[in-house]
Amino acid sequence: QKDYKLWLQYHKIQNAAIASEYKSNLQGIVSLGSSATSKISLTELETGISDMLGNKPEVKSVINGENNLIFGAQTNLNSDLQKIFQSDFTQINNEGFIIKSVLLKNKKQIVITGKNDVAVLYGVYSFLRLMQTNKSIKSINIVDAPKTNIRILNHWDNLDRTVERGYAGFSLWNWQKLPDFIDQRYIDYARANASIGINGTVLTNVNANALILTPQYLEKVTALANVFRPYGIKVYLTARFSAPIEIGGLKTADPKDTEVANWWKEKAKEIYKSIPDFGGFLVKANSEGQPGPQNYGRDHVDGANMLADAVAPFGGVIMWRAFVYSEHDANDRAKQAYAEFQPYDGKFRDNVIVQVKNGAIDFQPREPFHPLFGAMPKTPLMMEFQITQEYLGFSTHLVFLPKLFQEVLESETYQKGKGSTIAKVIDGSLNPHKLTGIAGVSNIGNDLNWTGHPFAQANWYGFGRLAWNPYLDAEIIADEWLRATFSNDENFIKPVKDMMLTSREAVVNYMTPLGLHHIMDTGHHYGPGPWVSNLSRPEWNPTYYHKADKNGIGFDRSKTGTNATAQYAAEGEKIFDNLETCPEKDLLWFHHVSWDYKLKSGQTLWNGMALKYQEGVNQVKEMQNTWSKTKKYVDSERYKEVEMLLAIQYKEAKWWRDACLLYFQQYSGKELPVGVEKSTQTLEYFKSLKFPFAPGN
Ligand code: BDP
Repeated sequence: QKDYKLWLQYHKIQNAAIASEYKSNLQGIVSLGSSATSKISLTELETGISDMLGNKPEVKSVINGENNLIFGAQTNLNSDLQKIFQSDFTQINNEGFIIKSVLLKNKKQIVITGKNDVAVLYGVYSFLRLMQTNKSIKSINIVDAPKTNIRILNHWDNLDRTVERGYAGFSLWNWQKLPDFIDQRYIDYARANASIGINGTVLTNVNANALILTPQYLEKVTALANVFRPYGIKVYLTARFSAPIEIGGLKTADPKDTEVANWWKEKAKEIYKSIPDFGGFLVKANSEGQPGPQNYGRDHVDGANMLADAVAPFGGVIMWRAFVYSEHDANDRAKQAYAEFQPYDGKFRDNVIVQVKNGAIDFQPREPFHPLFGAMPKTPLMMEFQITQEYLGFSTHLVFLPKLFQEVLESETYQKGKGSTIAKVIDGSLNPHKLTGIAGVSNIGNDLNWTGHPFAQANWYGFGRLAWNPYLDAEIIADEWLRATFSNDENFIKPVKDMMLTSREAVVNYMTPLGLHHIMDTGHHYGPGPWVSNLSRPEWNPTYYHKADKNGIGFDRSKTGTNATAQYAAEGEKIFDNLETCPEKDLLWFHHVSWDYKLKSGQTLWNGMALKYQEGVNQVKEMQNTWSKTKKYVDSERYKEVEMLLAIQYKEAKWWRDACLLYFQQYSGKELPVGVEKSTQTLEYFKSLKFPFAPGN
């Protein structure tokens, strides 16, 4: 099965000139280390190179001759090599690597090194990527290091192996067979993650189950940690705040209670005894019914710091989520996380990092950036992206998410004047922090191809690459991924890359153009449901978000409305607040405007919106068209799968267009403009659709 191999296909190199350059530069491989991690590096190089070149380079135990590929950690280098790399080593952190053509005793060699074996492994994958993308290695000189230190997947995996918002099968973690049965998949998972620089994994759902902290489960977690360790991946768990009651037999989980604090200290000690490099805890507290410090009249700082003290002696961290919105204040959900967390700036322990979703609501196809970024200069904040496509068509729609991630990372917060981008908040360059990080809610399950949609693999890949370097361009990521996954043929790369790069805008257009948001059908979030208005909490209803009426549409978050714009730095606030300067892509996020409002194109809002929906549909049609020409570059299985999926996406883009336009038309009272196709169904038909089979019901 081809797509099981992800981006590690190591296709035979077709370009003869490149292949012969590689062959002449890679006559032997020399490993300077003997750790489990070095062995992984060696195997990876042997497989990668022999698959790509068709013959195995000689593996040597000592450096002899020339044109060898030598790899090893700094301490294992001989004194000549130590000298050569002396100044490069000062430029990299513990996880950085160097790949360089050098002259050693007058003989040409390529060396991959770093401060430890895991850093070298990253260098090895980077080297293999160069080959997979057919780059020259003749005179290679790369010094690279990750810009964030926690690059982590968040699995929303439940202990019964269902995955919350997971669309690629069941959880990989087979708790029943662990710890004694090690599924090969755990190893393949670790390898794939290491190849893109991911160094942590939270195994369990943020809606946590305390049982994971019992000895029976910890034994299983330990087995996974042992598998992941040589790949540089640390294991983390979610901590259910009420665990001291549920599994500890205590009467309370009050963070100020000494018995409670001691219980967590003992628990931490117990975990670190079997997992000495355990990463720490991710916590969702007092959010959507999860227990937390507020149940005891305490606050997030009390809760986070109590847990932080428990793991601090062992070097653990607490990732405390800022995804909160109280049911007692539904005035504007978008304001709540900021209102609650910003005043805590500087109050958390050093080993706490606050995890903030990219936008203030919830992983929409497009959201303006979360106002907390840059607004808590004394607190490390980590980014939470969602790789799984909860609001973006599950694993049925092809949407290349690095475009979305990049847009967020490049967003200008203005917190320290122009140039204060989110990437700089995240990597600690705006305000220096010891802890930095990016989390991605995983899209991985036990489907044969890991992610459901073959192109969803690119979102896992792209997440890892951006976590390593938040300044990377989505186009480079798409390019690398396509070459490593499918083919280096330019006739394939060019159109398919364009297809990937437009796919994100397409989904925005056919679901939520011009700043619309959260109009998905409720519960499962699949398909349109702008009419839904009967849920118990006002802010769970789509009508709360679009506020369509006879006069117009959109959520007024400007000064005349909820004043959410005031949560941004002055310069950003001004831009969003003013109808003239507010980017049109965010228009209805920040403003309620009339159906006749004139867009920059000169169109009325109604016409412009209808045309956007149509444009989204047209873009998917174009994606189908592009794909139909790729048959000769892609194996028939993946070709067929993507073809079927795009056909569904096209059908559903039309469904979105028709359902939304019919619904909003009730308010606008206007005809569809020329160029927008009319629905063949009624609004009642769309409202009647039910999805008992959609995960998340
Ligand atoms: C929402 C999901 C819900 C998650 C929640 C969270 O609908 O399943 O539990 O976010 O992030 O997007 O905690």
